[in-house]
Amino acid sequence: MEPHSARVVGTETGFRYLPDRLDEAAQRRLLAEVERIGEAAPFDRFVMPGTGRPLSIDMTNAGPLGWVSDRSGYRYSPAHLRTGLPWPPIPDLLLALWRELTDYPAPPECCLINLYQGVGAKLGMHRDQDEEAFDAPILSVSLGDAAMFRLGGRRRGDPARTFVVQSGTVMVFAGEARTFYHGVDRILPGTSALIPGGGRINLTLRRVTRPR
Ligand code: MD6
Ligand code: FE
Repeated sequence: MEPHSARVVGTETGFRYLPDRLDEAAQRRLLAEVERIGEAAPFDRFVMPGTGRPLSIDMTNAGPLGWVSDRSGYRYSPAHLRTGLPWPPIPDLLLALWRELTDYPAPPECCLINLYQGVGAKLGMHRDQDEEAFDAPILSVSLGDAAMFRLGGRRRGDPARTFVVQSGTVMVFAGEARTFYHGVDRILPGTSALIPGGGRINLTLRRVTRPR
């Protein structure tokens, strides 16, 4: 399928959509890494700051800093909130992808891992803005069931387009697109056999601090 977004959102915005960027073998290797990370740093169902309402997805991290959320706010933490242990290292395969697809002069510090299971799993429209290094791209890798991804613009009400991201799809949010609103409307169950029992995993690589 020719992604609608590849035409509508041109590369001049800094958005890149790379379906099938990871072949099946690479997807399996990455899934094994995610399973190892999940054993060392168990997935959590974070709550929203303020309301305390739980998200509909589970999250964990790899790298020197991990994105976390609790009643007091969103932030980056050097340690898992419950175990107090540092997050496991970011898999080499992902660091290599970052070097290949971005020209950023420093490595990512956070790999946030989202796990979508069940019909209600989604992620509301948001911008990733808890990082200091706003000039750094965000690189995203999807595994498992396909999802309807929504990409808007700089302002919350800007027109948005919706397209499918599948297992092995890589996206880069660089330049202007780094701050575009986006979200995951829903998962398409039964569209991939990669994850036992079904579900979707998304990994996003972020530079958090400004390189010195
Ligand atoms: C997801 N992705 O696909 C959520 N953020 O599960 C994101 O929120 C995201 O894919 C920034 C850049 C790329 C992304
Ligand atoms: Fe995001």
